[in-house]
Amino acid sequence: MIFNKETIAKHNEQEFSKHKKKLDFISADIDNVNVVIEKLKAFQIAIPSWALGTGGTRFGRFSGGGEPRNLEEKMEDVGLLHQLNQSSGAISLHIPWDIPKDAKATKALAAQYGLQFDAVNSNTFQDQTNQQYSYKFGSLQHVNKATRKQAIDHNIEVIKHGIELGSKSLTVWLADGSCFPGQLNFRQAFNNTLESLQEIYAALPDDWKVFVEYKAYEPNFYSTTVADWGQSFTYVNKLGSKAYTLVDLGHHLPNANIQQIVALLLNEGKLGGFHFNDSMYGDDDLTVGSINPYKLFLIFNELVEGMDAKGMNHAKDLGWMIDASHNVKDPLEDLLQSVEAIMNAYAQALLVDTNALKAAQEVNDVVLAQEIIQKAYRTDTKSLVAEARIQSGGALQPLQLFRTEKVREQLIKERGEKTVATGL
Ligand SMILES: [Mn+2]
Repeated sequence: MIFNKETIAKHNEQEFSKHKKKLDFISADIDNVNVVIEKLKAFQIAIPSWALGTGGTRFGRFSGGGEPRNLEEKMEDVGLLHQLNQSSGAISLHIPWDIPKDAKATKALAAQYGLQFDAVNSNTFQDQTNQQYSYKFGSLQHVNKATRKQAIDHNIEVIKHGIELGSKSLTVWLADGSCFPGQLNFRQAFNNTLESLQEIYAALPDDWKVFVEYKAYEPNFYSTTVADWGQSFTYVNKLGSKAYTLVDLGHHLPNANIQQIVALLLNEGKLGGFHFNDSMYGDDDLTVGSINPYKLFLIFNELVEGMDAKGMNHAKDLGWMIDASHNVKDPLEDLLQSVEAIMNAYAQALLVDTNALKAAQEVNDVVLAQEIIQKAYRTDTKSLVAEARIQSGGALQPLQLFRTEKVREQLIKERGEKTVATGL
C-alpha cells in the first residue's frame, strides 16, 4: 500500500510545532545547518529484497503475516518505506530469489515508487533445483572446474539481470571455505577463487563495479576463502579498478575495529560499499544501531572524514545497503528503525568539528579529542533527520504513522496471514 499525500501532511501538521521547537534549538548551535540537512536529504540507503519478510534461522521461521508474495509486492513495500522516510530510494535484488520476469515492467514499477536498483547479489551458497553441480564444497573455489564454471556463469547471468534493470554493481559473497583442518588447500582455494572472479570481472560493463564481500566464519567454521578485509583487498587489487571491498558490519570477529578498517580501505580507494546491521556476538543481523550505536557513529565519523579527504560524494560514491533479517519484529518497522539509526549516525558524524579535532590531534590532546568526538555523538540529531524527511515529502514520524494507519493489518488483509516472502 501507498499513502495518499494528505494522510502524511495531516500527520506532519499534528506535531509540527513541537518539531520546530526542537529543530530551532539544535540549529542555533550548528553553523551550517542547511548544508547538513541537504546532505541528509541526498543520502539513500538501499533495502535488500530479502529483508521484507521475517528472517529465518537454521531452527525455524515465524511469519508475521502480510509478507510480500512476489517481487512486485516487495517493491511496493520498499516504495512505502521510501514514501515515509524518503531515504530508502533503492532496492537491492537477490538472484535467484527475486528474478524479474519482465525487466521493463519491473523498471517502470520501480520508477513509479521513486526507486532505483542498487547492487545485484548472486547466490552460490545454496543449491537450486535442477542445478547440475552442488556447492556443498564451495563454488568459485571448487576443486572441480565444471562447478566453478557453473558458479561463474550464474554471476554473469546476475550481471545481465542487473543491466536490464539499470543496476551498476554486483555484490559477490561467497560461503566458500572449509569446516575441518586438511579439507582444503588454502593456496589452491585462493587461486581458484581469483581465477573465477577474474572471469566474472571480464563480464562487467565499463561503468559497473564488483564488490567482494568478506565474512569471518559461517557457514564454514574452520576457514573462509574471503574471510577478512585483507583477503578481500588482495582479490580486488588483483582484479582491477572496477573491483572494491564491501564491508558488512556483522562479518567480523568480536571487537574488530571496523572504523579503522573503513578508514584504511577509503585511503586506498578500495572501499566500495556497506552492509549495515548490528550484532552482539557474530553475524546476528539485528536492527542497525540496536546494540552499539556508538560504534556505528564512530564508523560514520571515519567514513565522512575519509570521503571528504578524497573529495567523494557521500550519497553517490559508495553503495549503502542494509543487510539484516530476523525473527521477532515486523520487517517493515525494523527497516524504518534501521534507516533512522543510519541517518542519525550520519548526521552526528557531519556535526564533528573536524578542524578542532585535527588541532587536538596535532598536539596530542587526547582528552580534548574525545570531548570533540563525544559532543557530536551526544547531540540529539533526530529533529535534523526529521526536517530532511519533511522537506523531501516524508513523514515526521514514520514508525508512528505506520502504526496509527495500521499498515500491517492492511497488508495481512490484502495478502493473507500465511504468506512467506522468498529469502532465507
Ligand atoms: Mn552482507
